[in-house]
Amino acid sequence: MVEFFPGIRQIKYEGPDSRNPLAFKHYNPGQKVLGKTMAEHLRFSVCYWHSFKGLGADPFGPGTIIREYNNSRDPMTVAELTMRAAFEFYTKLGVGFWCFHDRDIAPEAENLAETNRRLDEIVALAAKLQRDTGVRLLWGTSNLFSHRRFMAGAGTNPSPYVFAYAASQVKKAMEITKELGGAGYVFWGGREGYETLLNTDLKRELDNLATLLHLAVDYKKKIGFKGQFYIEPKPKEPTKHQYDSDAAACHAFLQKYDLVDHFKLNIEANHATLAGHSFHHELEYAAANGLLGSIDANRGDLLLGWDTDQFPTDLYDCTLAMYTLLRYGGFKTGGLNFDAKVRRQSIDPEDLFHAHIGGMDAFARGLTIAARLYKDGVLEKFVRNRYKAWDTPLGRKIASGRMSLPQLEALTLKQGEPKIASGRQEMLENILNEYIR
Ligand code: XLS
Ligand code: NI
Ligand code: NI
Repeated sequence: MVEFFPGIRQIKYEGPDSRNPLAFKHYNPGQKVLGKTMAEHLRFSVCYWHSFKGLGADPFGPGTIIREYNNSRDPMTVAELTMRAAFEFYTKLGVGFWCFHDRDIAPEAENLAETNRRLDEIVALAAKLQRDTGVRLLWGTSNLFSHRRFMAGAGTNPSPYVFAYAASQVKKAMEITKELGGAGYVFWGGREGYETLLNTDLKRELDNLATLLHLAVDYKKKIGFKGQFYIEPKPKEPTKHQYDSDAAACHAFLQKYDLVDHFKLNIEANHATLAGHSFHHELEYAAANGLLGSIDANRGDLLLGWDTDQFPTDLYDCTLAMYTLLRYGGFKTGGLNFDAKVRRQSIDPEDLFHAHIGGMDAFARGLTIAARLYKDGVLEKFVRNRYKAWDTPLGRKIASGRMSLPQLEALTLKQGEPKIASGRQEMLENILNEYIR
């Protein structure tokens, strides 16, 4: 059988003293952390689009990366070879999961029927490779943003025929995700937003988007797909304003349209920063509202204003992400999907390995640091103590709304100026720094 990554053997854990760039220094899949293995906590996934279909193109030039599996002129041969290369990569890297869009794995044909036939052919191969390797599908999704028909949106399109096309794609993508045993299905609102309000009926677009999601919920029940639905927030790009702009906006949308019980959120690090939040904030908001489902693990560049989709390397970000995750009980159906791409100059197949090894090691360190923080409970103790007056009888009475404004005024007149306490931010930052090593 052809090898697409010759010369690269199974990536192994060699420990922090290893100098081998093609080995894990921190990610030791079987190592137990707080009762679960690292692999169980982290549930790493490789994304198909950036890692196997992205070839380094940017707005100023076409791709720079040449891959052997792309050489054939026949698009279905390319699709097949790419799938084989992908599973060789997952296996050599030692990840448990992968993710895809319908159009990543099989190219569109002349019409929907033929496109779906192509999908079936490739899905049969993917199913076989999953069985052979034990690699599982974290989630599937539908690309409702690349084709020109979706230039004005999919579920939010002014044309009901485009809506119908999008719905057909969602239907098929959900079916194949089910067939491949996917643990989830993502809705990222690619072009669900607007460029100018001068041509946009915002209210109608939101109503229609909700209708599409309701239809998906109905169909999910109908076919017995057990995976978790996720919405992936992003504030801009491709459109100037995206409706699913951040976790709080998604939460409001899901509540308004009575969808909140059917969806969780897939939080992406760089989307959080584009929204003017930290990754930690978005995760904490989602978790606090019972909506934390999965994570697209990447990072942006604070000096650039777009979705650079770099591999995560920031230990603070990884630690705080894992800290939130641990406090809220960890992943159920979700995982850490590397929605990230190698840089345009990283043209060798080997670079794909370096990129993922770095991301996996960074999160493994984040996990062990967060586990120590969590076990020692220093930050939690501080926070608990800071709010402890709310747990007194008076605090409880106020919190439950059983004291009226006049009663609170009477209390204040009696008490006088309240005592205030330091937030101790610098001390807490120093404590965190002591843990990060
Ligand atoms: C784009 C999104 C996309 C989703 C899947 O910015 O991150 O890759 O994860 O459609
Ligand atoms: Ni993403
Ligand atoms: Ni993204």
